[in-house]
Amino acid sequence: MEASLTARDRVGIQDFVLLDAHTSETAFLDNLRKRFHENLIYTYIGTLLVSVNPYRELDMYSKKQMDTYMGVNFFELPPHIYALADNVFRTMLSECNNHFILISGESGAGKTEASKKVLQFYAVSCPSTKVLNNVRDRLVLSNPVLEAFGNAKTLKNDNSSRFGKYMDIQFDHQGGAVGGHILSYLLEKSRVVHQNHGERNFHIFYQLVEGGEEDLLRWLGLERNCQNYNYLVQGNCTKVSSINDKNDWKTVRKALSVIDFSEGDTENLSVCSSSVFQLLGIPAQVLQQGLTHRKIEAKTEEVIYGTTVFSPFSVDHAVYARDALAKAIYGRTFNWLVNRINESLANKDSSRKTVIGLLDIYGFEVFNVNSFEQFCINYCNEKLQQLFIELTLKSEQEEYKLEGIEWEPVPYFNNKIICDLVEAKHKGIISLLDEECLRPGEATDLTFLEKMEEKIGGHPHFVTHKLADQKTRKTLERGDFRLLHYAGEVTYCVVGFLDKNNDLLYRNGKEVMRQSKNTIIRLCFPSTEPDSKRRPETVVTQFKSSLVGLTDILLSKEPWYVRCIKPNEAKQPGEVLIKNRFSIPIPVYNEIKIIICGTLKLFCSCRYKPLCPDTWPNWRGTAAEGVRCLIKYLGYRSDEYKMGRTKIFIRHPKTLFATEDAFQVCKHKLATRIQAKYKGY
Ligand code: AD9
Ligand code: MG
Repeated sequence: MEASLTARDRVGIQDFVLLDAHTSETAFLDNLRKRFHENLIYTYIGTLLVSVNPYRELDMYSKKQMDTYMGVNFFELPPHIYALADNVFRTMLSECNNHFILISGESGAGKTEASKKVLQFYAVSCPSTKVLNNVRDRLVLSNPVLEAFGNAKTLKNDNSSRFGKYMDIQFDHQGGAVGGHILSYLLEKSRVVHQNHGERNFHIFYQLVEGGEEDLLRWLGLERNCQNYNYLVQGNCTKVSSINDKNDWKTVRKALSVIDFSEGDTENLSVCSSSVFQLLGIPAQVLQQGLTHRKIEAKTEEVIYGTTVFSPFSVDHAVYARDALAKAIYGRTFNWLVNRINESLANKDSSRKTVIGLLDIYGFEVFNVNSFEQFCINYCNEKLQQLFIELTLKSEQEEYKLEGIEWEPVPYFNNKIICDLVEAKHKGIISLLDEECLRPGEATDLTFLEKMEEKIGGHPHFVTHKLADQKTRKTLERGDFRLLHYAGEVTYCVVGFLDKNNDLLYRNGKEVMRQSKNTIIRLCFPSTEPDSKRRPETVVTQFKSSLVGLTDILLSKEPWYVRCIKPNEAKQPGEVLIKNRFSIPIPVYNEIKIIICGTLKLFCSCRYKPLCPDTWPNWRGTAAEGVRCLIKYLGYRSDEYKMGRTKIFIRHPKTLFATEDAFQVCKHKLATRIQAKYKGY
């Protein structure tokens, strides 16, 4: 029986649109499984690349492989991230426009790895000169630095991105990578002071303690033992088998020197990283006072230091102030780091450049207990799913409509309803949360929950304790609310939402930081920063605005997609329990999807007209008639193409390749004939 299996049965189909039953989700998943068992982790849906995380090193990312994919037609070779990278690059060069690659998928699905593969491909395939190589090295080496400071081990992923990253790679008109720019989105600062069981703080802390040079540690006053530091042991997991902190420190050190960090910078940065246990170059008494007292205006029964009035914190309050300061120092240092990297990547030359943007954000995540951080991360994923729908499915279906092509409108879940639930003005969850944050002293996490129950309790994607039984028949603790996300249900614990959204830092803490001898800390807490009485924007509102900004950036560019899929929850190779939980809306790719092979005019009147005696040398009728005549002559079957008003849609890339091959042969013959004709002249 085994022996009679065809290759297609065994290894599946490399482009899902070529699968006969390709509107079925089961067929899609079966196909992915078959391919995965053969270590074929990449599959296309048209030009969208699906990637299944192999959780093992595969021999498919060598320089030789890169060479193989360079300059080759997208569909000619087996699917690969390099094929996509190459196709984007060549399209950018030929059309002189800007592009972006949206890499999405749940936490641990392989987004960050995919984005690194794309960058590495450009680093190798782009033209090289001494100057360009310098830029290339900086682009590539910005990764280990940002990962050290922005990634951490979670239960889902040993190297989980805890910030969103959008990176523009700038190219000159010959395709040389000449610069770059990074935008970062909402770092999960709370991790600095708290980690759940089985999770770690940001990698950099462990790298520094494990790998830091003796002199450096002595200078910083650190001991080589993570167990001694309260902030590093909350998850009871300082060592991770897949991570070598000592070596990673060396990599980060080297990378920092390539991206223009002086020894002094690196030392200052080390101080910031260890600052959660250090004096930050601030007189001990000042720091102690800053962490234990609040500076206030009124003179009542407060303790008085000199002429200034201070009120002592309770122990809980002091712990809170300390944690707030630690988070602020780390968050601001991270932003400083991104800015410094951007300075190092900046291209000063003002000549015209085109860009390829790489978007790698934190993936959708569901833990046993989900908090404000997961709410923000999952909201971000909803927004990107919405963008994906807007850009692909809707526009594709609209294009068929516009072209007058008959097609079955395929239903797909449009998650706009969830985006609205979260971000609608006045009635969305963000607005309700901000409203509660404006009522200090009165509002609590529970009043926020009650407000949601009152205002959005009837929403089909929102469930609370009160309503749980009716909507999902699953019980819910008092204090929880559940959102039915596009990618699945997530139950959020409301505790801490107000606090985290307010992200308050006592004024006194800031003032104390300004006295630091450390230049980075002083830059991060500038004296020009207004200590205004006006409330700063809340965390979630800032995040929402930054996502609007990101959407605008993306909408101005041509989109490409990589959808990463996690094969199992155990982070193990070989096991395949692929579920399409994460909504690649497959069904929409209905029977005529499709390479859009360009306009009818281009197809017949220009490129392929020499292939048919009736259209050669000139076709005098309409473009549509010309195309009909041409494809009849070429023998296209009726299920292989669809004619639109202005475009022809071809289902199998192979059909187009055959036509293109025939054209190349014909062109060659014509050229030979012309040469022969003019030989005597
Ligand atoms: V998160 O949303 O940041 O938590 P990602 O970024 O989607 O997540 P990541 O790229 O970090 O996941 O991949 C997780 C792990 O899977 C990596 O550390 C690798 O060990 C493994 N992985 C992912 N892609 C590949 C691959 N193409 N080849 C080999 C891979 N291993
Ligand atoms: Mg990642």
